[in-house]
Amino acid sequence: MNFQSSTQAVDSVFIFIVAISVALLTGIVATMVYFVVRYSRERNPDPENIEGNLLLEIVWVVIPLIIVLAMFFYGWRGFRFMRTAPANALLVKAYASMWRWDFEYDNGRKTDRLIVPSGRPVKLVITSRDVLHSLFIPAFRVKEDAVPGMLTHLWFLPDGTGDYDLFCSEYCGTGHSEMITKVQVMTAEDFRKWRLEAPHEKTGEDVDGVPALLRKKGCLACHSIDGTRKIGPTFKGLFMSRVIVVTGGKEHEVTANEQYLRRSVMEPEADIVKGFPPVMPREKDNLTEEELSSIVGFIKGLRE
Ligand SMILES: [Cu+2]
Repeated sequence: MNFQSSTQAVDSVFIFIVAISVALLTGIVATMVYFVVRYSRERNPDPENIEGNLLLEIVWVVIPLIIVLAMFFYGWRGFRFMRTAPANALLVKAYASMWRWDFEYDNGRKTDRLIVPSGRPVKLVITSRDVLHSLFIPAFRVKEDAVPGMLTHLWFLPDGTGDYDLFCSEYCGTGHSEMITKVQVMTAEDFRKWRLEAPHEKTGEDVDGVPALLRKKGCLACHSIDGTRKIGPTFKGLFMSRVIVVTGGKEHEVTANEQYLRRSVMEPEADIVKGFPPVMPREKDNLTEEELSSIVGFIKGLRE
């Protein structure tokens, strides 16, 4: 049997193993129940010593051996299929970092969700910018570790259009559960248009008045804009509020003015807001002056 997709490769082996397990479970339980009745003390008051049976022993060695070898062979074929991406696969680079995913296309376009055409194999070349992560797309049955300083890969065949979950499946710190995005499968025609649309777009589209920059830089994984407490303090009502921070082990109160906001983004380790873990990455080398101003401007606008 030849596989068409990773979904099929994984599911067929899974069903094969489950079917064998169910058959064995049923057979063993039925035999057990039969033995309990057939060899009960009432029917056999005197225990007797049963000598070995060569034929029986050969049977119970050979049959399981064939079964496990079949499982191995089937699984190995699926594995080989899934490790070898077709030559016509669309190549996309995937970067993991605490705590977001970035994707980069051959034309330089970058996105925070994986956008792919339906019906064409997609090969992801994966790496991490900091710690170990793992890229998991349950709908396509593919998962691969993201390792700093190393390139790993996987491929899958998206069929049908729609959105599918893509998330990190290797615990990577406080924001691990926020490290989730989507695979958006478009028709081949829509994908072609999307690719041509804005090859060097920097920030994507704003959604509900939230600048795309905040999504792209991963701010929203840890900071809410509606007052909800996440890994970091919320942006809502933050500007000009009184904040208790810990600086060099000492607590003190500051006003969250523009200077404070700018410093907190660029050098977050300088003042840690009381009650929050010191986990924010320094954005000093990741943000331009223009980007910083736009983020601080947005936070200012959320003043209560
Ligand atoms: Cu992760």
